[in-house]
Amino acid sequence: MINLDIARIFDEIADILEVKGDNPFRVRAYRRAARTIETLTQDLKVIAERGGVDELKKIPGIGEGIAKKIVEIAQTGDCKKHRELTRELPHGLLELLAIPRVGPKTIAKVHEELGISSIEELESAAKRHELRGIPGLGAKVEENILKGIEQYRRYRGRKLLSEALPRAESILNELRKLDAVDRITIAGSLRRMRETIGDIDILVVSKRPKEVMDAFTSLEGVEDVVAKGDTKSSIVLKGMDVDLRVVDAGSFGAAVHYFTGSKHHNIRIRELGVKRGLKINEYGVFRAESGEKIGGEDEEDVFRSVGLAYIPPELREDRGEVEAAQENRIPALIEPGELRGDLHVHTKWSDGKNSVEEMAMTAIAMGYEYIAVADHSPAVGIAGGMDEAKIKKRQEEIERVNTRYEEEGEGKFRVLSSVEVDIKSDFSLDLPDDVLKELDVVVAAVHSKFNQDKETMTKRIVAAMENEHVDIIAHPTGRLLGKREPYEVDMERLMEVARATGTIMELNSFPERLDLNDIHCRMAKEYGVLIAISTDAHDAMQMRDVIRYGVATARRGWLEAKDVVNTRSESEMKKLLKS
Ligand code: DGT
Ligand code: CA
Ligand code: CA
Repeated sequence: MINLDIARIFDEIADILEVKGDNPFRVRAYRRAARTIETLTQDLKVIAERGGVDELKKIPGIGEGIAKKIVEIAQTGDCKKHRELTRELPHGLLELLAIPRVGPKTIAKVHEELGISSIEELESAAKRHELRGIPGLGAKVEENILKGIEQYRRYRGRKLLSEALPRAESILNELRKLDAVDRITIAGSLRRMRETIGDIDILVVSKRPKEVMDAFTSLEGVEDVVAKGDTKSSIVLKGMDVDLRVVDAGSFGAAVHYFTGSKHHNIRIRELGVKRGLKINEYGVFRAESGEKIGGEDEEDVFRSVGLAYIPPELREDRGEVEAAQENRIPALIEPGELRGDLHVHTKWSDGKNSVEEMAMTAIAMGYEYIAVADHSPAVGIAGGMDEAKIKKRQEEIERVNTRYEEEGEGKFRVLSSVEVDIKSDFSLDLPDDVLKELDVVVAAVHSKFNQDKETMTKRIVAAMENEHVDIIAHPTGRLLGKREPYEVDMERLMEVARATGTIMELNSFPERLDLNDIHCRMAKEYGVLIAISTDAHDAMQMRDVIRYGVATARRGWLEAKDVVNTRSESEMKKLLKS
């Protein structure tokens, strides 16, 4: 059980209590606890085991009742209150809570006033404009609800990569402990590092499959055993579907290839096999006529049998990787260790949780040589944006930290001054040029009026790129996976202008952003536009934890170290900035 699971339970409790019209203070207490837990740097389970309720209560925002629940969850993996509430609420209402853009208050209202308790009912009431009759709800809410339902249906059952990957890794860690497990790997979309994951696929080589299946179906957090057999079992673990297959050692490579997919990639490989008189399936590579097995133990066997260079899983989408492998043009994809800095992090100077120095310390521990602290500009009011005076004060702190690193000889580490300047809807930037020109790096981004039409939004971002001080456009499409669609923008045009002006495009590593996405990254590479893989971290743990999702997306976008600006040393990187 990790902190995020506990936060999720408290959020769900808050949601359900709110739908039920419970005491708002209690609702708020659960939400505050969830927010605190999300950004906690220590493992709650460890604290609970060491100091119990008393030590947990020392954490700000965690009172007696919630501390007791944390202990309960740490000990049993479950929370009785949560279970009861989930059981009490009609199933349809629980599902309504999963719709983006629809909050528990709205659900409580429509349930009370119109008796709505399912997505279908909500959809037809919104379409018939029956919701706008309810006090506090209007045409806008109806529109939002319909959009939310559409999004919900599109993403239904899919989880963010950041939810699936740690979960899969902890399953693998558990199962590796078994003597009965000879080999084990992740397959499917998760091995290809797609941004959302339908289900987790795991492959195991074992001579004692029953032991493996017993362990798998009784893992901590299993909510349902959907199927249990000798070669395949399926479970639901903390809301995620997980498949595990046991295969023979001699078929492992073929199975890994087959179950890694994608389906379209597999079809291409099989076709190449047919042309060479081969039959390729999850059991191995066979001569079609004689049925003789000629490979299958290792994944390389499959590629070799059809005359291809090895194709990394992230490229297996039938987007030209087969042709590239035929011509030996598979790129040397960027590796996490090649990054030398992060060009977009926040600190306490705007809405971040850590100080400049705390961010720097973590960056040094990560092996970085620089970070750019890019706190918000004033227009992003909720985020505690910085005006000119505040930027000056922050600068003193940055210089203090840098001077100390120089004196103490902490290697070559440097904190770079930056701002995430808002690109306003009237095309202007939220800070004047004479402020921007003093900064080491200027990051610009859209934070409001996402509904401008495509032409206007394109002009708006182009205007920022044309500013001689703007080095990087952050999260260029503004999407939030499962929550907010990307705004409409002419990406070809943005790439043209980026190239012409020497503006860098960000790949924001936040798992719900991954913006630019894989396809846009590849487009940037084709246009000769450089990418900055940044985190947009609001605390030091995030900086450390989310970068791998950015790197994964860059790999899916065919990027190599040379395509990424923050693989350069500080001085080489600076040469690639504008001025
Ligand atoms: P997901 O789970 O929706 O995120 O996506 P995948 O790619 O993990 O899909 P999944 O779990 O249904 O199947 C895992 C892999 O197994 C898939 O990527 C390719 C392979 N596979 C599944 N069904 C078929 C099929 O009918 N034909 C072929 N060629 N491969 C398949
Ligand atoms: Ca899958
Ligand atoms: Ca599957």
